[in-house]
Amino acid sequence: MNQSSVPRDATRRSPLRVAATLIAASVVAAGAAVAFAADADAASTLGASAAQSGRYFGTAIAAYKLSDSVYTTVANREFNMVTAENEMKQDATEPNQNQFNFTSGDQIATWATSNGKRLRGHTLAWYAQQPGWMQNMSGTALRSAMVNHITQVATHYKGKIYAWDVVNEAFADGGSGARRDSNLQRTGNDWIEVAFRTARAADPAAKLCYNDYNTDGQNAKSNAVYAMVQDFKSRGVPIDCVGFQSHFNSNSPVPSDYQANLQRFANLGIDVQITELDIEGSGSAQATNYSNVVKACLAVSRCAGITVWGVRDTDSWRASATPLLFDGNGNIKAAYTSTLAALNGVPPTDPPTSPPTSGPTTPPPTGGACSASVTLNQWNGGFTAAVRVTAGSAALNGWAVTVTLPSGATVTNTWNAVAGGSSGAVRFANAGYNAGVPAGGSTEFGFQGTGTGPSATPSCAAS
Ligand code: 9MR
Repeated sequence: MNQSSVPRDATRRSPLRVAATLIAASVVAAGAAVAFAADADAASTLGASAAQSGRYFGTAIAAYKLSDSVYTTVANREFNMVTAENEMKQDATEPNQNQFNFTSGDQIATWATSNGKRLRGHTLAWYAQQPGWMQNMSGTALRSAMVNHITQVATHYKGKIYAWDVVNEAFADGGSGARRDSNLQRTGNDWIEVAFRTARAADPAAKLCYNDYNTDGQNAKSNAVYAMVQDFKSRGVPIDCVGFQSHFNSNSPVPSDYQANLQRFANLGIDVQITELDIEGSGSAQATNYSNVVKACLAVSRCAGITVWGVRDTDSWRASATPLLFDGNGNIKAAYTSTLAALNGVPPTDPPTSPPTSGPTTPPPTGGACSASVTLNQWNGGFTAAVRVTAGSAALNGWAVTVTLPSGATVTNTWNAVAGGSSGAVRFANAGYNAGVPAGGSTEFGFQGTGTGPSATPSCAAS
């Protein structure tokens, strides 16, 4: 594990900053618009600054670029979430039917976990980038092949994936609000829910997302996705998040109702994620667009994080449009500076939480100030642990959870809490922004480690 990759100030918070945050939070709670002064304790990387409010800042990574040291230096320094740009797609992972190839997907997964980053999986079922054998299939044979593909791939990456784009781009463009025609769609309208149920069965701890483009503002396409999510929630089809790709250019600018659209989806009881952000342009116009996107996410408490679709302009799928945050030499652009400022300028909000709609449940507190429960993702040599802190019959104004790690285990990265150590009995204290938990309410923090994760129930105390 590369300790230097862990955002050095992701959880550090000066008393001044806590005080400023509390004042700012109460002003926001009162509904006033406020401008925030530059923060002397601002975090200095995208990942660390996003982590201040429990969010992530990620990038798409291409496996073949991991030998480029400029690329890996920038990616490792700035980002704490990774999406495989092409390496976990259907054509890459199942080139021949029932013969799976995880070589380049694993390269990215290993790079991410060994550098303390979380991983978004992209994507299990899509009309495009299908291997030839799948393109030629239809009907029940294709449906079975899809289920097998999802099961095999999600099982292979089980425990390593924060969120899967289970289904990608299943709705048509334009005003019809219809499903996109494809061989998958022609297997029956229920293919999307079958895909989600299959993914949940294979990896119950991963958040399951629907991901699309041109759904960033309210329009016929996003309305259709919204109706699908509403329907899934009402029928218990497992869905935890919607990804908004956010590929913007002059023909497809950042919509004026971007934040409102994110919020209406969040109000359905799911997380929203900005999954493939890139914005064509340069200079201050591009910088302003980027900061507006960041501000929209920060204003929506269930906007879990932002991923840009590549590191440098030259890494972009549309390089000539210079749509990213670093130039071809890895130098920061004005868009980087405005993005970082936006991430640092807004006070932390409660971190988004979206427990899987099936899987481990939180036991009700049995007296005492609080209780804590752990959901563990263990893989060979490492783990992530999500810890839910639940208040008892009185509200908490601060809390501390002590987790006992087996010998040999080491905490390498923590989010939404401050770790007091890295091995043995580790005390995790609340961050500045999640100290308060209402009576009977809960909040979540997490940590990543090497070795074997904790098995005993942690203790929780008010502080
Ligand atoms: O960035 C990806 C590019 O390298 C591939 O050639 C392309 C092939 O379809 O896919 C690109 O990524 C797409 C993503 O998987 C889904 N949303 C649109 C992205 C840009 O085309």
